[in-house]
Parts: sequence; C-alpha cells; structure tokens
Amino acid sequence: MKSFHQTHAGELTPEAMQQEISSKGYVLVRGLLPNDAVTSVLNDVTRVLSAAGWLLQNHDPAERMANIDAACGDPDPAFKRVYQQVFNLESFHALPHHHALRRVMKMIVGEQAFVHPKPIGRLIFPRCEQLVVHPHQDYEFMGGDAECFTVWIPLHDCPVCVGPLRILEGSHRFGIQKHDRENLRVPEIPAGMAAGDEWAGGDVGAGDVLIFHSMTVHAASPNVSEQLRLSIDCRFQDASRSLNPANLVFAGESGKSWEKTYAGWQADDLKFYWKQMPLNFKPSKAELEVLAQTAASPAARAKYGRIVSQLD
Ligand SMILES: O=C(O)CCC(=O)C(=O)O
Repeated sequence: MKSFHQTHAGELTPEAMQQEISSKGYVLVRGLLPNDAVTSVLNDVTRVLSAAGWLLQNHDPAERMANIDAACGDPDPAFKRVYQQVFNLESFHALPHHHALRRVMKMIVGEQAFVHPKPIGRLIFPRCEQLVVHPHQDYEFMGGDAECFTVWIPLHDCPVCVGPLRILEGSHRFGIQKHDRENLRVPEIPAGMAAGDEWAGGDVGAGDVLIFHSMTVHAASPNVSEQLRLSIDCRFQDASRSLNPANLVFAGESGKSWEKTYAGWQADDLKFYWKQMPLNFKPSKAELEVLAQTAASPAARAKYGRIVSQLD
C-alpha cells in the first residue's frame, strides 16, 4: 500500500483542493481541526463508553483501552443503546460544522456548502474482524447527487495499527461499482474486484481530515491495537444539488427522532437547520407520498411514510 498524499492546512487553495480530488478522489488535510475541538468530542464520547463498561477501568478513558469482554458492534442491541447516547451528544453534531472544516468544504463544493445533519460515529473495538468496514462507495448508501463528499475525522491519533481508513486512489473515475448484497448485512465490493489505481493509507492524526468523493472506494484497516478506534464521518454537498431526504431523517423502525436527539442540547442553532433551506429532494416529497401508498411491501410503504412525516 502506498502512503497517502497529504496537504497541510496552511497551504490550501480551492484550485489545489479541486485538482487533488479530481485526480486522486481524495485529499488528506493535515492539522485542519484544532486539537481542543477534537479532544472535547473525544472526552464526551469516552465518558459515555466508560459508563457503559466498554473501557478498562484502571486507565484514563482518553486512552480508550478496550474492555474486550464488552466488544460489540452494529446491529447488537447493546451496541445500539450506547451508540444512541453518542449520537445524541451535541458536540458530536457540532464538529462537522467547525468553521475550519466549512471553509475547506466551500473550496470543494462551492459557497453553498451543505452539511448533512446525520454524522456517523464509528466505535470500533480492537481485534474484531467482523467490525472492519470492507471496500465500498458511499454513493451506494447515500443516493442523491454523486457530487457529495465524505469527511472522515478521527477523534485521536490513529496510527495504522488502530485501523484508520484506506483509499483506493483514482477509483472515483470508474463510476458506480458492483457491490455484493447477498447474505451481507452491509453491501461491499468483493475482495480484489474494486477498480482503481493503488490503495493508499497511513497514519491519520487527531486534527487531520480525510475528504473523499462519493464514488471513491474506501475501507477500514483492521484495528490490531488494544484501544477502541473512534471517528466521525459526515457528508457535504452543494445545497442546490439533489439530495436523498432519507439522509436527513430516521427512516428505520427504531423510533429515533430529532426531538429525542436534541433533548439535552444547550444551543438551538444546529437544530433542524436543514428545514430552513430550499433543498432539492430526490425523490421529491410528492414522489415519497406516492411511494408511501404504492410501494410493493408494507415495510417499504411504512418506511416512506416515516420519511414523509419527518420532512414536515
Ligand atoms: O470508519 C470506518 O470504519 C468506516 C467509515 C466509512 O466507510 C465512511 O466514512 O464512509
């Protein structure tokens, strides 16, 4: 695997960022986010994990030493309970809106940069092969407009042994690639089948961000350390491009809602910010209303109904 090509936060220009993304499919920006911004989210997350018994009690929670007896991952109910507490943290949602990140994302997607409101937290126990994310393109999961970009943000220094992401350079140039869905909970591109140039990887530090196109194939490296790997991934696009409304709400049966997420927040500015914007939904709300009546299965009709009800 070759080393990531890297750019330093002090030397960014829109031309350089766009050139980097269009040639390689990603850009790794070193030192973009201030350490205290990242560490304060890390502290909030590790407080939750420590209370859940996921961390060894005789260590500082910030060290993330894993209690391997508690190891779990999605879709274990034990994992979902803890994940929900992390997802509800105000600081977890605020980090993707950090002005330093917004500035860079405007260079890539334009002045109307829109931050998708549902970041994903990765709480990855070490030495658990089934928790390692396999090669895929985010477009497979997000839909909407392909000109959408993921930002991967580790909450601590992430040397290769702790399992940072790796990127298949140039893979965004090959369009939608075939994902295997059969007998898999999460679709993935079968081993060795992804089209692209060469895999790139390496250490990613706290404060660094890895930005990549929705068609760029990426995967996690295995976490072979003794520590949990904690990261956030969030998505940005030009607000005028089409967007799948399922990415704004909770389409599943879990009963999650923005009201429950926001219940313990101090500030209001990041609550429902996306509802104030003239977004271009694909499928549109009218199309979703039809699907809620006509989709083939009762489960699909119920899912579309839940999406529509949360858009009002
Ligand atoms: O952090 C991980 O392990 C996977 C992240 C990922 O696949 C993504 O950001 O799209």
